[in-house]
Amino acid sequence: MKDWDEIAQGILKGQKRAIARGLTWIEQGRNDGKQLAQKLFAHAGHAQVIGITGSPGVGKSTLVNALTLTLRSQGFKVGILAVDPSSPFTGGAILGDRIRMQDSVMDAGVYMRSFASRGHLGGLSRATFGALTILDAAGFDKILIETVGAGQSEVEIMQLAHTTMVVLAPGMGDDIQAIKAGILEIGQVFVVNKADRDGADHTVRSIRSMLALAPEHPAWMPPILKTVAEDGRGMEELTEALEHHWQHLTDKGLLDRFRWNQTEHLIEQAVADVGEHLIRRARAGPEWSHWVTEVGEGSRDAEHVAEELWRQELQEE
Ligand SMILES: Nc1nc2c(ncn2[C@@H]2O[C@H](COP(=O)(O)OP(=O)(O)OP(=O)(O)O)[C@@H](O)[C@H]2O)c(=O)[nH]1
Ligand SMILES: [Mg+2]
Repeated sequence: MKDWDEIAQGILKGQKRAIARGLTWIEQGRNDGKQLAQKLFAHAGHAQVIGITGSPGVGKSTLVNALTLTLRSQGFKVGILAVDPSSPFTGGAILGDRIRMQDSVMDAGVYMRSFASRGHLGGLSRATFGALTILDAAGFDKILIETVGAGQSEVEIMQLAHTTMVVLAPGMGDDIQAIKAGILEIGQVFVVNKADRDGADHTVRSIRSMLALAPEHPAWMPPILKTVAEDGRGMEELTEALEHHWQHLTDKGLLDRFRWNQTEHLIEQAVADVGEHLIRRARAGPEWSHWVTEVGEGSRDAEHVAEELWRQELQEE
């Protein structure tokens, strides 16, 4: 039996050790990790993936913790990924998150993991996609991904979520313009956390007016909720809003479309892997320098090289 096959069986049974192994493989960009994710994809598609994004310090981790406790009390199994593209995965910030999330970690129906990728461009969203597949196949009903909502890779990660929550805090009201428009556009649920502080209603109003400027919100009008993550206020309403959006996706057939798109994406990745493999082998081969010379001189088409590589690959099988 292949290594990843054994791990896959463990993951399907929800064994935490197997889940941890699989996630590490994926994080390291290993081939077994890719194969694992591809194998498990057919077993995934049950979980609601909830993205949580927002500026540093608005209370995302505290919110994830409080939300997890409420979801657990409703009987859901919860998987959590804290994605941090900037710091290595033993970074202090993540350690802090881990400690704050301890309430949740103690519970058997919860799996929490901080996640980073040393991978190349686009590597993080691919790794995150793989990690989500693993947690989904492992039987978690709700998967929460926390990321700091700044750059392009975070927006990409949020696109892997069924429901994206944008978290803000009072005092940012006047800065809302500064929030990337892209972030506002990807939000399906808006949360004004730290509602125990002055200015929460002002922030709610600012978000509302920003949303009103958006071209159009055809079928789904994002709700704006106030929470106090520190003491759990607003969590029932928040879980209701998340459930409501999940229902909306189901009713409108959008969930099926989401799954279809992800499946296409999986195939695209596999095709890209084949291309990468071919080019890696070609570069190491004896004909490479001739081909480069010939293509440069115009005596051979680049396309012909591609065909030749593919032909050689087939012959070897
Ligand atoms: N007053 C108040 N403070 C809160 C609330 N929620 C979180 N905090 C505090 O805000 C600070 C930041 O909380 P985190 O949960 O770490 O915020 P974060 O968004 O995860 O931060 P990064 O991961 O660093 O981006 C902590 O000191 C929390 O205790 C709240 O509802 N009210
Ligand atoms: Mg955090």
